[in-house]
This record gives sequence, C-alpha cells and structure tokens, in this order.
Amino acid sequence: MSRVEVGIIMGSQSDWSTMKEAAQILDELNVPYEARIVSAHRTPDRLWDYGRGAVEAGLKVIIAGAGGAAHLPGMMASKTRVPVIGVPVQTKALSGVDSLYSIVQMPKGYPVATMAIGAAGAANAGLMAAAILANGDPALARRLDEWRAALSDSIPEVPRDD
Ligand code: RP5
Repeated sequence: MSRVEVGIIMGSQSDWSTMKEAAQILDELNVPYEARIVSAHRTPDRLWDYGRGAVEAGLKVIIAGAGGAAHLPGMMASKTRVPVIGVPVQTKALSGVDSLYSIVQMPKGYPVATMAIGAAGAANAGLMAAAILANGDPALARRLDEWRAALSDSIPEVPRDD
C-alpha cells in the first residue's frame, strides 16, 4: 500500500459533495489520499493537531476546502509548511465570492494556492496536488500526462448541433 501524501480537509460534511471532485481526480490518477472534516471554527483543536502533525505524517500537499468565512486553508497554511491548496466552496448567500475572498487574500509569508470557486476548483486542486507530487514521481508524471492528453483528445474541433 502506498503512503498517503495528500490530505483533503474541509470545514463541514456539506463541503464533501464539492471536495469529492478532488478525490475523484486523485482516484483516477491512483494517488492515495485521506479525507477529513477539520473546521477552523467548530473544531479548532483538530485543525491545530492536523497542522502540527502534517510534516511528520508524511503529507506533501494539503487540499483545504471551506465556504463562507472560509478560514480553514489560511489557518492551515499558518500552521504547517506543507503546501496548502485552497478551494472556495460555493455558498448560497454570496455564491462563493465570500469563500474566495476569505481564502485568496493571505498576508505575505503564508501562501495558499487558491483555486476557482466550486467543483472546477476542487477538481483542479486534485490536479494541482498530483502535479506537485509528479515532480518527484516519474510514474505519476506519466499518468498525469496521459490524463491531460485524454482530456485534450476528447474536445471536438467542430461544434455540433444538439
Ligand atoms: C464552513 O461553513 C464550511 O466550510 C461550509 O462550507 C459552511 C457551511 O457549513 P455547514 O453549516 O453546512 O456545516 O465552515
């Protein structure tokens, strides 16, 4: 069994339908991951423990998704040097613009690589995590190249009438 190097964390169970997109990409690329609910506001001690133990646990990338007052990615980035990819979850009240602004405007020194709002952002977070790991893993690099080529090949050159 390969070692888990990607942590997918999210602020709530309700974020999982979005964050699953990242998990699905990692499944397709055969990258092991763990998924956990870690809320900046509701379980701050869990956030602290996860961040404190991330390096020792062997994590190489953390994907963190949250919505609304989305402090999870930034707080995680403040607690560990493991790269954090932030996913702004789409909200009902403000469509995820609140999540995006909460995640993207980090102060100098504690970066979060912020993706697009919602499902596309979560899927891209999976791809970004795979790309980071692929730098040191030639087999994964090949699988990622093939994944990208297959996507490219699936795009028709001529539009059709529906
Ligand atoms: C945030 O509040 C979570 O990340 C979630 O996106 C949002 C709503 O959470 P629930 O009220 O659905 O648990 O902390």
